[in-house]
Amino acid sequence: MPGVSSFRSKLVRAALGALAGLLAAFTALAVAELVAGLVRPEAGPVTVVGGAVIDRTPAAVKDFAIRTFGENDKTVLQLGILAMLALLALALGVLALSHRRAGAAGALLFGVVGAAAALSRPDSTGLGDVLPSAAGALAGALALYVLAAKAVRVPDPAGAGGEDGEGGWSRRGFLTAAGVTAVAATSAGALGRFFTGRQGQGAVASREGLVLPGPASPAPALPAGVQLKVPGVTAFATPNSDFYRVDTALTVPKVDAGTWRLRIHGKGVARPLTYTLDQLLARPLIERDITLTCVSNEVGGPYIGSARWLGVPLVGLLKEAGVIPPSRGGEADQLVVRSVDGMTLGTPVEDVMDGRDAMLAVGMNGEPLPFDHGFPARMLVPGLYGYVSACKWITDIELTTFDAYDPYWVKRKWARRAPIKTQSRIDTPKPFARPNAGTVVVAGVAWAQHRGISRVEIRVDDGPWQDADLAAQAGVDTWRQWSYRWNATAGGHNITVRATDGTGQTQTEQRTRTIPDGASGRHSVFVTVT
Ligand SMILES: Nc1nc2c(c(=O)[nH]1)N[C@H]1C(S)=C(S)[C@@H](COP(=O)(O)O)O[C@H]1N2
Ligand SMILES: [Mo]
Repeated sequence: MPGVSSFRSKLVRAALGALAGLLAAFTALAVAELVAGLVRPEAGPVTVVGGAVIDRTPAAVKDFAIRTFGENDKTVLQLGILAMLALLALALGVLALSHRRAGAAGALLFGVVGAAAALSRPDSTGLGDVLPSAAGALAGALALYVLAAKAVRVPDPAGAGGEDGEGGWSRRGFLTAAGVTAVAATSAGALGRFFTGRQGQGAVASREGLVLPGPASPAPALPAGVQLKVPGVTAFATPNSDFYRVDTALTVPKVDAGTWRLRIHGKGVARPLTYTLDQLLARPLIERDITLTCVSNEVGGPYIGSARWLGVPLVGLLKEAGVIPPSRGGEADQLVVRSVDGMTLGTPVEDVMDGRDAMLAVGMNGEPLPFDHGFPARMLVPGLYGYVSACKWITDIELTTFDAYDPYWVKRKWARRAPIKTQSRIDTPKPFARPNAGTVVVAGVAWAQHRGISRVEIRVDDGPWQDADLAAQAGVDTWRQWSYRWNATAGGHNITVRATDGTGQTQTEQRTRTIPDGASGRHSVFVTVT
C-alpha cells in the first residue's frame, strides 16, 4: 500500500522536522542563558521579551493579569512566551526540511526580536545586552540547519525512499546529532544557571552580612487591642513572607549593598548628593508601622499589607540637598525616583516634606528588606499608593516638575497623583459562607492611610447602617480592624461595609475601576445563614 506508506513517511519526516525545530529553540535558549549568565542575567531573551511585553501591555490587560493570575502573573507570562516560541519552532523545523536556509534565517530573526527587546528595556546597559539573544540565535540557527539536513536523509520506515538510501546509518545520524545537541544545550543552560547564581551571591552575602542599627525614633508602642481575636480577620502585622508583591521585574534585582549608591539631584537642588548605604545607616533612623496599598487592588482585594519599617527620613536628605517644598516657593513639585531596573515613580515633593513619615526604608519587620521588597532600600510615603511612592531597589532621586516628566505608570494612563482612597474589607465571613443562625461575628479591616479611620458601618441587605466596633488604632498610617456582632437570621443575606476616614469623609458607594487612581465602591459579601 504505497499510499499509506508515503503518508506515514511524510508524517515521520514532519515529526523529525518538528523535533529539529524544538531542539534548535532549546539550544538557542540554553546558549542565550549561558551568555546572559556571563554578561548580565537581566539581558536573557525570555526576561527581556517578557519585560518588553509588560512595558507594552495596556494597563487594563495588566490589571486583568494581576486579577486573574495574582502573583503568578509573571510565571504565566513566561510560560506563554515559551509556549509561543515552541509553536513557532515546530513550524520553523518543518519548514527547514524543505527550505533549510530559510529555516536558519527564521531562527536568526528571533535573535533580532530578542536583541531589540533587550535594547528597549529601561535598564538596558547598552550593546552588550544584545549578546545573549544574538549568540542564542546563532546557535539555534546552526542547530536547525544541521539537524534539518540530517532529518531529510532519514528514509521512510518502509525503506522506500530517502535521499541516500542509507536508511539505518542516516537515521542513526539524525538521532546522534539530536542527542549531541540536546546534551550540549543542556550543559550550556546548566552552566548559565550556575553563572547567574554566582552573580547574585555578592548581593546575598551583602544582605546576610548587614546588621541594621537600632532606630533613633522607635515605632510607638502598639495599643492593646489593635489585633482582634476574631478567627478569619487579617493579621494586623503582615509577615514578610506573606506581604503582597507587585512590580514589573521578571528577575528580582539582586543589588550588592556594598556598591549600591543613592543619588539626589535635579531642579532646585543646591547640593547634589550621593550616599552609600553605610552613610545612610549612620543617620538617625525612624521605625514606623505603615500600611502599603496597591492601586491595582480591587474592592475587597488582597494587595495591601502592613509592616514595621525602619528607614531614613526623606525630608532630612532633601533639606540637606537644599530642596525647598513648593508651598514655600521651591521650583520642583515632583520627585522622580528610579530603581536599578529602570522603573520610574513620581511623588509630590510637598507630600514628602509635609511632616509625614516619608522614608527610605532599609528594614522590614526587623530584618533588612527582602530582595522581593527592594533591598537595599526603597521609598515609602504614608498615604500614597505604591506606584506613586514606594520605589523598590531605588538608586536615584531627581527633583523635577509634574509638567516636565511623566514616570512609567503615568505614561500608561495611570493618574499623576494618587492618594490612597478610603476603603474597607470584610475578611469574615467569607463570600458564600453558610454560618448558623444566631450571633455571627463580621470582621475585617479598613484603611485611609495618613487620615486614619474614625468609623466603620455595616449594613445587612437593605437595612440601616449600623456602627461596627473599632479595634484600637495604631496610628493614622495603618489600617484598622473592626468587628460587628450580627444577629443572623436564616436565609440569604448581603453584608456591606463602609468606612469613614479621620477627616469625616465617608467611603463613596460609587464603583470605579482601579485605573486611573484606585478602585472605589463598597465591599459586600453574600452569605447563606442556615
Ligand atoms: N522598582 C519598582 N518599584 C516598585 C514597583 C515596580 O514595579 N518596580 N511597583 C510599585 C507598586 S505598583 C507597588 S504597589 C509597590 C509594591 O511593593 P511590594 O511589592 O513591596 O508590596 O511597589 C512599588 N515599587
Ligand atoms: Mo501598585
